[in-house]
Amino acid sequence: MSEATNSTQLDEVRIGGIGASRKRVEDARFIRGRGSYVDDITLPGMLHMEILRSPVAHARIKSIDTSKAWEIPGVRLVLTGEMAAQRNLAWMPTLSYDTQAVLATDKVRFQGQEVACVVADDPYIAKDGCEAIVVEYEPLPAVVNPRQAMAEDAPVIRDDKEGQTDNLCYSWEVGDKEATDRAFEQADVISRLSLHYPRSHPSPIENCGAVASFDQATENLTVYMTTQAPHIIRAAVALVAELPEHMIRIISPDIGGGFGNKVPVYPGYVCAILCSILLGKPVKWIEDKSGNLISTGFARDMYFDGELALRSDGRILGVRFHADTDQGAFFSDAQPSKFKIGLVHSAFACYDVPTGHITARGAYTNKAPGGVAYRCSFRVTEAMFFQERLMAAAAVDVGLDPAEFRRRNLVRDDQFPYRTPFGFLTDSGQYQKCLDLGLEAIGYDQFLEDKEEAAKRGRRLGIGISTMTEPLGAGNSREYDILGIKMFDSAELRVHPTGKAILRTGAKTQGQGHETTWAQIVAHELGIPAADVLVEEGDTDTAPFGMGTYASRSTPVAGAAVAMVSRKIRAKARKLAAHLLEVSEEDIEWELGRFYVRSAPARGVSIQECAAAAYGNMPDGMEPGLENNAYYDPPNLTWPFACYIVTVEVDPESGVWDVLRVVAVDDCGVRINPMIVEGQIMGGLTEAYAMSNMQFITFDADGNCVGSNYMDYLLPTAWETPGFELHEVTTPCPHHPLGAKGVGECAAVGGPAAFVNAVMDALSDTGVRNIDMPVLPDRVWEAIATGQDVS
Ligand code: PCD
Repeated sequence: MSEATNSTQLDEVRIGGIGASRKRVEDARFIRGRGSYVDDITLPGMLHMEILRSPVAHARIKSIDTSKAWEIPGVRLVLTGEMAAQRNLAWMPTLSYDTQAVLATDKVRFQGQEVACVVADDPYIAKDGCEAIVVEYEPLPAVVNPRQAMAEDAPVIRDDKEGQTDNLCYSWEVGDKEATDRAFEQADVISRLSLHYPRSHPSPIENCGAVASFDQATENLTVYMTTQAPHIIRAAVALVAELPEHMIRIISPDIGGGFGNKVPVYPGYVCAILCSILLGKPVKWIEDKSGNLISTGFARDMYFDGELALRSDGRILGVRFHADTDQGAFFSDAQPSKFKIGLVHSAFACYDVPTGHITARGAYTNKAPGGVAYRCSFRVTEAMFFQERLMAAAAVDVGLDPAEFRRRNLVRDDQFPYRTPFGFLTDSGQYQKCLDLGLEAIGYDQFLEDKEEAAKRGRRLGIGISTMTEPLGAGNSREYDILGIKMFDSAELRVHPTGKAILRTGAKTQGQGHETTWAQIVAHELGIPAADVLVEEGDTDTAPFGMGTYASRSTPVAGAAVAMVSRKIRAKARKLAAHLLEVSEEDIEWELGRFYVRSAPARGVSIQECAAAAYGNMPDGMEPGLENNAYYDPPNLTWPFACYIVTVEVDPESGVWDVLRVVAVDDCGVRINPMIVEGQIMGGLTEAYAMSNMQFITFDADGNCVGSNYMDYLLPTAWETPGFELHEVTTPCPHHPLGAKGVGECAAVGGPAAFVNAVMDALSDTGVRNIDMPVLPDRVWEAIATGQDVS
């Protein structure tokens, strides 16, 4: 490496460029309690809204009597579905081409559904108002899982939909059935597994909320709201409320965690908007924790039955599976239009599988809407969990060590670009290297010996592996759209005369650290110190149009747009440099932060001097200013790879299992901020651990939600969360301008199977193949006692 390159690299870390573990700039306000969340917004004359929710899961509404609520002093408006219907707003379209009740008119279809709302001078009066509303329900039988929903005699939940005679929401299929059937005919061993990925809730610490402000004089609508995708919301509000899009301003201020929960359009937002329009006053709605847990987008809830066709040497010949998914009462989570069941077909993408076939069905049930991409690029979490649980079971069936079984099937480095049996193109990775690094880090062989020794003394140790590649960064616009809007993203960069800058993107950070990392990309591309770049997201009046932040798409798409807009700025700065240095553009060279004359390297100008010239000394005929924007349509998804290995000890007396060690090897390409990436991985592993070990939110036979509070639905604290040992491999993404791949979700996607596989390994002598998550002690105990699977 030349000296010049060396010194440039040193400079880059110093100015906070790519590779610098720069401290998160947003934390300066977050940790001092100076963030500005929706609930911090107060507007003059603002009123407060509360929602009355259905206590039952399925019932016909016989009557709603609001008279007592109107009598309470301080109540300004009591809104029912019937009143909303007069404005054509009792129902709204969803992001997945379904409809959803804003306020129930005919029936309630899940416990917690919005039935009416009250606007009052303060939230307490509004709550009293809700309690004074009398609703008469005629209970109907509740349907609480997809198999029950598909039964012949099941009551039809969506009788509001014309032509809907059953509870089928959609069915979907992909792959080559004939070729797959042939593979199974030729198999030496067929390995089968059925399991349920239970319902879970993203449960951000901050609940959903909005402050809607409709100005009756100007007819402008401003909505401060908790949304991960402000521009999509603006378009949706324009459609739903029939308001002109340019008169709507959506502002998503600081967000206390999104995790996919803040992508859908919820009735509460629409009610707050409608109430503000009706009253001509700002209306604030802040959901409480139970309201969030009971009514907003749930995730997972998918039943899998699948099998692998194997050769006796462990090579996979084919895979097929069926998934039944519980969508709840309304199909309202966002999935790319083309893929009703998200990217479930990314399953097995990291393995060299010649052929496969997937069928899937979505069912309506009397549960809150489900299927939200909770730390999940459109249902890949379910896919990867089933993949890695089936891989673990198959290793046992074919009599191979699970690491060796994976090694024999992982796509090799020389196979890229690799076309998966379900049509994806994976383009880069060093899968074997990651696996080997993980095995070495955990001390695999030694652990196997220790396990055997421990078994002699009645102790149960187990080790679980999970390897996966995940599609992150939708879209490309050819294949990915939501509501017909293509999935690209954008960035706008304005460099001011003094060389300081403001950057805006179409993404929306919820804690991920975009304010820190986007500035690092500008620093890398332009040599402007990251500290000189202000990053702003979330205001549709100022940010360029983008699809928002979820599916770990921001770095792959918006991050790429930041690089591209910086390069446009650099191209113009080069012309300014040529003018300042009085040479032709062709004679100019670039190094970080500086243009210089090729034949006289000492003669140069800084990027800041170019910025000044853009406003004060541009060449004749050049447009003044140093601002630009870029829209980025990625050629492909990015495909990070991860290998997670967990060791556990199970107490046979109680079924309690303790995590001994967790080793994670992540390859997300070039890391913009290594510290933030590590934080993302640790956060994801924590959620994976919680999901596998303790989190339980379920429904009884009547559709009552059990666990819609933090006493029952457990969030792991530092006390129970195990330590994580992180390792890294870097295979740059071949098409991303910086070589980066997404990473935010990886550990939550690949992690759960590693924990469950470890527990199952500790039980390997019992013949038990599966315990459904959460793998609670009583389930483990039961499995050991009976030798049977526990679901
Ligand atoms: N990075 C770097 N490098 C690389 C990658 C990445 O540095 N290579 C970084 C960035 O920049 C940022 C982060 O890291 O900052 C992340 O990224 P990404 O991967 O791109 O992603 P985003 O898009 O940004 O984000 C999203 C994610 C998701 S999806 C989720 S769920 C979660 C995660 O993110 N969420 C959250 N994480 C987190 N964190 C926090 N704090 N918070 C939150 O909320 Mo979904 O679909 O929505 O379900």
